[in-house]
Amino acid sequence: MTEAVTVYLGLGSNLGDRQANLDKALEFLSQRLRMGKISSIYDTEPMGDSNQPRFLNLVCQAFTRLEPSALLALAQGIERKLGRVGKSGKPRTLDIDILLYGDQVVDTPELVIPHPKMTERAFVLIPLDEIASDVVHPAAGKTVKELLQNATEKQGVLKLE
Ligand code: PH2
Ligand code: MG
Ligand code: MG
Repeated sequence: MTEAVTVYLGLGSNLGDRQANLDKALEFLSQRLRMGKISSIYDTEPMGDSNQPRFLNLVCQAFTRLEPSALLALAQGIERKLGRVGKSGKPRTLDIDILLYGDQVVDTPELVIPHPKMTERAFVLIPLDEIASDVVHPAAGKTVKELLQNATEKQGVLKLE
């Protein structure tokens, strides 16, 4: 049997009880993946369409033998269980993004890994730096710490106590 791969997932919610949505998502994920480190939760300024409620975001590490496409299906199933209706760019109860899948690069019509926008998103890089600062982004060839140092817009990401 092949070895489990270390993956990093980004979770976000900006509709309903945001904290409860993230908690439930982690619980569903833990039923199918071996969970590792989980970052703090951050209250974040919406990026992209700024005319929507603020998000709660976190990043978690997990270990899995699921292929990327099966991991995506799992993530989408959990989004649906949490009653996701909103499409990307609109408020939603839960968004789960696959940020990193080991050191693999995936580029298919359904799925791109590393997540194409992660290098410019402080709401991803700040929590990721908390739990995976020395992990190398396989396409950029830089560590998370370096990506965060290079990121320009780091405001609007507030750690919850
Ligand atoms: N997700 C988006 C677009 N903008 N902004 C924040 N702060 N957090 C998110 O999770 C987020 C976003 C698309 O998935
Ligand atoms: Mg997203
Ligand atoms: Mg998504």
